[in-house]
Amino acid sequence: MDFSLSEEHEMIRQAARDFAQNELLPGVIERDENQIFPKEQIKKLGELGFMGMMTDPEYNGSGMDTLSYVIAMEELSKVDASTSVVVSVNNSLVCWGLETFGSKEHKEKYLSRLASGEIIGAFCLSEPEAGSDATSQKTTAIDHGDHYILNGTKNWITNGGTAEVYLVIAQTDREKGHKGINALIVEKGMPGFEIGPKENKLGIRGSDTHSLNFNDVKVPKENRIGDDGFGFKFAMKTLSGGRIGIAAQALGIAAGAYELALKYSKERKAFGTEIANHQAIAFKLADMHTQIEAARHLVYKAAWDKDQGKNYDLSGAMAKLYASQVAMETSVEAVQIHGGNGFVKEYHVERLMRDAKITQIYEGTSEIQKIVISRSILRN
Ligand code: COS
Repeated sequence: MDFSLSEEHEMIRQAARDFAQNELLPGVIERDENQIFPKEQIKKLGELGFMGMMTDPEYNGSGMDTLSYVIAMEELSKVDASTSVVVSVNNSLVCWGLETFGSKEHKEKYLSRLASGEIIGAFCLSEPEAGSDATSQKTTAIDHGDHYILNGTKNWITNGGTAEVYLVIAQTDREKGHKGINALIVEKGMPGFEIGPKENKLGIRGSDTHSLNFNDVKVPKENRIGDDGFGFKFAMKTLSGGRIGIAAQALGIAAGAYELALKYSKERKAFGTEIANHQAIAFKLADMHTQIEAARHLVYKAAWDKDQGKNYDLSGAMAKLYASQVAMETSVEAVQIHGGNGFVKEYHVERLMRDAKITQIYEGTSEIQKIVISRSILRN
């Protein structure tokens, strides 16, 4: 067993850390407050190879492993989770999904542009009445020979307004249940495809979340991913990897909040000494540090499983469940350690606390992760 990271992994960590400090930190409060999408930052991340990290260089990707991706996600998320969710969706849901299950034409036409960051993508599964209960898709894709006619509404779609390419899950044959679901590639601008208003969110406010409406959208059959009826499996397999990315985001939020709290506690004085010298604070830091290290091990192990070609449904679900819980608890404690300052935007921890909450909800709530975990352990 070897817990050390390679020189290459350390270099990726340093590059992502530098980017976060130099490019994400300036303006992060303003983007959060005014819900400004990090357009310039995403463009630069694309130029540096962060938008298609695991994609084959043949399709403009960086050809890196999943561990590299989670290390980058961790570092970016320490500073700006609104930007890191854009990176996560594009990398592990859109690029990975297309590279693994798309046709050669899909890869040439869409993946090359997505992996380079020239355009970004969105993954559209959730609906007003189908978030956790993902097999209950109301959006329909009716087969008309050489094309599908798409109708319905998708909700809470990350990159909803900024994406150019949307992977849309829809029901083709209701009688076949989840085996009658398809995944279609929809392009922005297709007639009948409308982007709804932007959501005004508690956290990750710089990211761009919308509902989407499809009114008789004609989607060519060649835009279907995989065989007829593969759409639900496509969504599940892709989300399994996506969850590792969100687990890494949660880890980064936790670590970012902890680092700020540690620094603050060595500077701020009360009762004649730095507050870190009070056991009430020191013990909080000890708990945070321990929980973050445990979360890191789970996240890296899930990434390692994926890189080794092992099944990562269970390890990814455990990583997301635990890391998101640690993100929430740690960021609340970081605010507490900051006292009154913790409630003020300039100190960053209140934003991290608000951003942490979504990691327990999107790409499968904590309750869904417990379904995945319990089914897995009971099956074996
Ligand atoms: N990989 C491949 N196939 C999977 C899978 C996975 N990780 N998870 C489930 N499947 C398959 C099952 O094998 C089953 O196929 P078969 O009938 O051929 O065996 C099919 O999918 C349906 O699975 P199941 O019967 O377990 O479906 P349930 O309705 O009980 O729901 C959960 C399964 C709850 C795990 C699923 O609906 C889920 O993950 N929901 C959350 C979705 C989500 O993350 N939403 C957030 C939106 S994205 S921001």
